[in-house]
Amino acid sequence: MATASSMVRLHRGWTVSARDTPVEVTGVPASVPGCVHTDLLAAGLIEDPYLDDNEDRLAWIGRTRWEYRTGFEWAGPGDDRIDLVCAGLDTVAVLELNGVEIGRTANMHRGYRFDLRSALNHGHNDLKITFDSAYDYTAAMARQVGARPGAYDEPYNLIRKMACNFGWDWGPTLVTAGIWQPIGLHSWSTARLAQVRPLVTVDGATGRIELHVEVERASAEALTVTAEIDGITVIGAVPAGQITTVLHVEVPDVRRWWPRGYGEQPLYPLRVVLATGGGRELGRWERRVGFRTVRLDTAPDAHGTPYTVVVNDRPVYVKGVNWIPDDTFVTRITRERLAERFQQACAANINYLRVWGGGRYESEDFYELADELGLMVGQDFLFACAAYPEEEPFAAEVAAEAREQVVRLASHPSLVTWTGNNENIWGFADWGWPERLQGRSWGAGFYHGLLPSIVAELDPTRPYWPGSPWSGRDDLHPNDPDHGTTHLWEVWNRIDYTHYRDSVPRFVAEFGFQAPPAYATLRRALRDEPLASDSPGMRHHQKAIDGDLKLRRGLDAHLPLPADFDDWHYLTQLNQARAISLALEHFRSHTPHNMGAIVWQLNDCWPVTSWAAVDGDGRRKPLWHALRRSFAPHLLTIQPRPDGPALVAVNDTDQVWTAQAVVTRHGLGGDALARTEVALAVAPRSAVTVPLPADVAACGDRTGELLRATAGEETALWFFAEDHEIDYPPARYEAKVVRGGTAYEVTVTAGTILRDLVLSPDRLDPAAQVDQALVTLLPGESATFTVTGAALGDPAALAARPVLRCVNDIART
Ligand code: BMA
Repeated sequence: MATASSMVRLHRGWTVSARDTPVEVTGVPASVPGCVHTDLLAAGLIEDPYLDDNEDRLAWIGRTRWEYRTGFEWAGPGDDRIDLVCAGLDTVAVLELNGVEIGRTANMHRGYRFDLRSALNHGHNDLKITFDSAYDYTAAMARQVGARPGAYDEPYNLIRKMACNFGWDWGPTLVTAGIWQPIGLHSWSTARLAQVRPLVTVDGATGRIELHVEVERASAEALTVTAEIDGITVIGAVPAGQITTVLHVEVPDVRRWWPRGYGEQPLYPLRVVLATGGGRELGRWERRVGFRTVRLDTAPDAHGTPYTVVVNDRPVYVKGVNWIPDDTFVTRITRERLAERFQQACAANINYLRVWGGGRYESEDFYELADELGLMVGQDFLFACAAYPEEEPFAAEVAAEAREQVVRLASHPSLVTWTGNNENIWGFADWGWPERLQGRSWGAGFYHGLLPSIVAELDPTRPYWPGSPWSGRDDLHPNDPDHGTTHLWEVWNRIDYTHYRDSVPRFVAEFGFQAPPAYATLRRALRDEPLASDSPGMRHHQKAIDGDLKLRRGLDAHLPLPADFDDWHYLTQLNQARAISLALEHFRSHTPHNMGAIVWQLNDCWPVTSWAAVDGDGRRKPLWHALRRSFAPHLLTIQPRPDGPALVAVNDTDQVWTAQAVVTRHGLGGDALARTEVALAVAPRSAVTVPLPADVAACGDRTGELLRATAGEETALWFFAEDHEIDYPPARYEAKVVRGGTAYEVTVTAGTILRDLVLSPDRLDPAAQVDQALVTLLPGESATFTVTGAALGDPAALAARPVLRCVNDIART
């Protein structure tokens, strides 16, 4: 008589070995889940790949064949089936049990299950998984299907493996191998739940779940499937010999799931149980679901083609960030780390994460946290910045991977769209690929055929968009800002950030500007002495083409010249924040014509100079503070309009925003030269533009005056000239540092104007954080910075250079 099913994890006793490697690797203890780099690091066999230029000496790891082994005892209950279940293998693997091949894999983005019966011993068993070098595999694929062009000189498009593992313009080339997801033995009889696919929608107050269940059978007997949610039970039959059933569950009076800022995120536990006709349980599946609808409004209008995310029939302004894997070694990314990153996102008023196509289909932890927090997620299918072959084995792998992932993520209300790829349709249009492809496939069939058909078949509750960017029609340029989604990279690559104002895109899915990471992050990662913008470690941790020149070009257009590294570090971080704020406030001032902006990028995967707001050690850059302001529910901003600077108030809440706005033209000394007051009444989810009277808007001395607007808690500033043109007085201020419990309060009272104060307490204690940044004060005004997490010998250092900086303490040349 068969027993109930059981799952035993096989995470213990693993070792890793290789032949002909620069260091001997024989029987080294291995972590599972894990990867070879972190195993070698833990064994002290390699230096930390993230420090200095160690990466350069570790390329051999990705070019080596790795053998993972473990042993286990099997006292075997007499079940019908015993399977090896691998949730993820990285990537090209041969699996052997007791010397017998039980399977092969070549796709990191799939899970696998192998029937072990033909090879399993009662008693001791040897399990071996050999991972081929990813490069050997891609070389073979290049011979088989032909190489394809891409943005980087690495073969990430010839293997179904996380693309950025091969290096990116923010990431190191550290090509991993290993058992990257849980692995275990599943013994079962009669039948098991092979797939549960809940399609969750809501109609009025009635929640609806169309529950598709598929079983795998070891015997033909009749089965039942029971679904339970919110006190409601629905039972369905899987008649003898059949393997699928569909249950329709109606849940009355449900509370809807909303994106954050629009309402709450009620989640309902849904349990699905498979049993025999006699009621013996064979398996169960549990998730929390949320009731909501989602669609994209892309109906052409007088201006082009909008791209508006509509949740529960309400258009939602997307305040987004792009998400990359939070660590090159993804198995180190814990739920706690994701939770911290998501808290940082939420605290910056972000409501949307775009999971970029060069990374991974994100984890259960990721989606569960997003469900709880009301963070909307757009998930790219995993194709990025390259032409991809559609020949076998890729067509079959892509189909299998897409089917698996669409089903896996179907229960999550946070997932609002699937997107076909990152920049590949654009690449084909603009980056000279057709000449190099000479008629070979490049992925179009995936983005326009295979993937949309899989989403439509398996999850018709979610919209699909062929690419990021994509304009909605083949006869339009895929990156047309008037149509669909757009990526803005001319700024950063070629032109100044004020050019963000040249157009009003309907929806910006990427735009960004670089800056170095926090000082403490650099100090941890680099031994450069002294640190300089071009010292060896800094150069190694800058992966973008001409990155330093582009940073410098950005500075030259706006800010005084840095005299030393500390100036450069402060100014480049400030410039990054300014660039992105300028863009975001421009876009938001044009809502609802523009319905979303997704900043490139929230996070980093190692310590690096990049576009990120939160650096590779999890420290917030000044950009993070800028995002919090520019994404705030109430945004007050001064925008250049044809008739001069105008006040714009953007209200991204459900209540009318009423406030008395005051706009004052000041001299740099703080004196008020002209002033106007306006009663603001901004309707929910809208923007109001208020032209300013000429006597306020027109300055007498463009380098000696500024506009400041206030409305309630909100402030906006407008300078008529660039900082490098303005003759700021040398910074003068009084600072008081008071210790209160575990925090320090640093109160700065301005003697002169102080432009964009930034306090960087990590320079004194790597654990320290500050609550605000980018504060501009007029003479006589004060601001209090709260520093937490610091243990300081000399608290007065919090109020002096290089910890406390402003633009007008840069030595003038
Ligand atoms: C876009 C992204 C990424 C890249 C970023 C910065 O191309 O999709 O591939 O890292 O710009 O260059």
